[in-house]
Amino acid sequence: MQIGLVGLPGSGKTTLFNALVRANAETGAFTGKNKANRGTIKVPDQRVTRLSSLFNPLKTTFATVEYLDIGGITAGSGKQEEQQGDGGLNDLRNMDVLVHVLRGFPDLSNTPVTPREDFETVELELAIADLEIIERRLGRLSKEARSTKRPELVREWQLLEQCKEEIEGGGVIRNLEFVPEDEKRLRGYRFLSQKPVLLVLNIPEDNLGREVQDVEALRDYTDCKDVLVLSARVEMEIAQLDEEDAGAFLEDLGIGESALDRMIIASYGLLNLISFFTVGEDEVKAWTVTRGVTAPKAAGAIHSDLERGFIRAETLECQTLIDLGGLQAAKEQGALRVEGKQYVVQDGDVINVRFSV
Ligand SMILES: Nc1nc2c(ncn2[C@@H]2O[C@H](COP(=O)(O)OP(=O)(O)OP(=O)(O)O)[C@@H](O)[C@H]2O)c(=O)[nH]1
Ligand SMILES: [Mg+2]
Repeated sequence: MQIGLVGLPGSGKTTLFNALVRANAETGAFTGKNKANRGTIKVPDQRVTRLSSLFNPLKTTFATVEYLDIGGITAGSGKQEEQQGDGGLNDLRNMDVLVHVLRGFPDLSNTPVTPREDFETVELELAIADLEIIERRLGRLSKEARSTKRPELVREWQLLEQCKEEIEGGGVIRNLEFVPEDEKRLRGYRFLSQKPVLLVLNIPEDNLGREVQDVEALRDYTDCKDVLVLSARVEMEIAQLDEEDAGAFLEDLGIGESALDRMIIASYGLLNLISFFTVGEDEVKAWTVTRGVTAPKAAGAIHSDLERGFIRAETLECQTLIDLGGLQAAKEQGALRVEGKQYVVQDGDVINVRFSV
């Protein structure tokens, strides 16, 4: 999974990035321009750790998340020529989720805290970046669609017109709903204003553990269900501690989990993702798939041969496997189920795919 951090200059993106990937990138408003920061982390998952102690495999592979921290977005960032280059908006196109960081702390020049307005500014630039792409494509597409009348082109033309209208009316593409075939037609454009957004309100450290009144209003106003409240600066400090000290520190501050954990859980939720596991003496590995996929599709995440030649899946819940102490015991107790092509994979399943190609 790839997650991109967006926000105004000085909202705390790089500070949060440092906390998330335990990095030490330079912070300070406007330092992010022309320089993107990238970092990959393992998705902490107790289930993988426990399965690994059970099987003692040669290799243990956690799911990973890649974070991208670009420059602050300001009026004009969405323009075609501004999108290019390191730290520009174009870097965001491959992201699965955007984490939108909003400044909730008083900055050095005491600029008032205005998360709603800041949200609007950034959303507008993301939409403008999309509009630039739409307009360039529409020029040629409308001619081609008119002259050839090919239904595929005509449909694409209509869809782009619909997106354009939404943006020109002050909206974002995320507001539009498409049937799956149309969704597919637009996928290649990787529109920024269509990506799921997780809001982070970066509050002053003194306010941690207290109720933040603006959150509900912000949630309503932005139409983003997921709002995480944290202090990026404190998170960065926590990330520099070892695990034991970090736990005690979190408790003192009245924060349950670190930002890293909360962000990953929220991102998985936003994208409707679940994990399943493969186990053995060679490797214990976590796989990430969309909720609702069938066993053959999940097998395809491992290797396309496994989907093509799928026969059946032997499966059980990972906690059952851990409780019973191993696959042999699970088999003897009749806990290992055999599932066919229609089986919908559940979060936490341990799966062994039988296939033939
Ligand atoms: N008090 C306080 N200051 C913070 C917090 N988070 C960030 N800052 C400060 O705000 C300034 C900007 O933080 P950065 O993380 O560099 O901001 P940014 O969003 O990456 O900025 P650009 O890269 O320019 O877009 C730095 O001086 C940070 O120390 C916070 O939670 N509390
Ligand atoms: Mg930065």
